[in-house]
Amino acid sequence: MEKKPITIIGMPMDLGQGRRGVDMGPSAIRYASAQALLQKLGYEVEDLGDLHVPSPESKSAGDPKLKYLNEIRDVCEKLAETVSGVIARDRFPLVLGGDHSMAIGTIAGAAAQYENMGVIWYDAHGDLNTGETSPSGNIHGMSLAVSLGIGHPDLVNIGGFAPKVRPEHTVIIGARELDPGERDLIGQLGIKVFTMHEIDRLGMARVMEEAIGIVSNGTDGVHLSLDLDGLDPKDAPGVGTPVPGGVTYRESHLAMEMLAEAGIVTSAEFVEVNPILDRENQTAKVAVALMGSVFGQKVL
Ligand code: HAR
Ligand code: MN
Ligand code: MN
Ligand code: MN
Repeated sequence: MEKKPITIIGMPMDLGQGRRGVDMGPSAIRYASAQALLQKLGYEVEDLGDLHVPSPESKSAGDPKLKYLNEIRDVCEKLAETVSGVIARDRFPLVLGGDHSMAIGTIAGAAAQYENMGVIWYDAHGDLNTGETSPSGNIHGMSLAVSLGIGHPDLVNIGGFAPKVRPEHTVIIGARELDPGERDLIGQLGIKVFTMHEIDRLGMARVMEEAIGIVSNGTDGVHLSLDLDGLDPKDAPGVGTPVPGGVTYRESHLAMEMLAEAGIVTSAEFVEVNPILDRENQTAKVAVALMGSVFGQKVL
């Protein structure tokens, strides 16, 4: 596989959810030696540092159905420009988070460069709420819907075009907690969801074969959006919204290895790492280990 040079972008985003600490995710992932590992695997790596995200204490949340809408829109616009610019320079954007609302920006930036992009949403949640269906008003629970063109126009139109991705090019892997409005939307749009039931029943190898088939069919790029809460809280405890019964460390490695073998991933983000809720940086270390597998690390 071609070793495209990698550009790391830190997104200390914590406006999309209610628990402080996830803004420190990018530092924790860097501290777990992400750059050194990628260099060891033979990649040229640059790190652009963190984009500026205002702290929630300095702002008012505004509409309780869409908390910090204006701030999230502004930082996601900036992230989209940055990601798009990185791809235009023929580099691979690797974005470190930060809460999952940042995916609105990452995906907008990548979709500006790829005509028909596939998305792998690795997550305990669907992130398919809107301001109307969300039980929390937290925008990190809306970012996939927004990328599909559904939600508040200020978010949907980031980057000046919508939608960013199509439901037939989207798969969710690891889901085990969906709100009623999210279930409705999945049915309406026909998004393929591999819940924990399918992972248990078919095994991760078969799930990934099918998922890779879907996201690479008729697409020219694939974005991996990996929410660490997709993993079981035993393996990734440092997340704001842990849900028991998740994907294991081993299954997750297999999934990432199969993506590397398929050679389809053109951008990635690792999100929801919250060092304050973590134990000795375990979750950031898991994120970096999985990054290694996505970028082709093998035992032998
Ligand atoms: N579905 C819930 C909501 O919309 C919880 C969202 C959860 N958190 C995430 N996203 N980490 O994957 O508020
Ligand atoms: Mn998520
Ligand atoms: Mn496009
Ligand atoms: Mn999640």
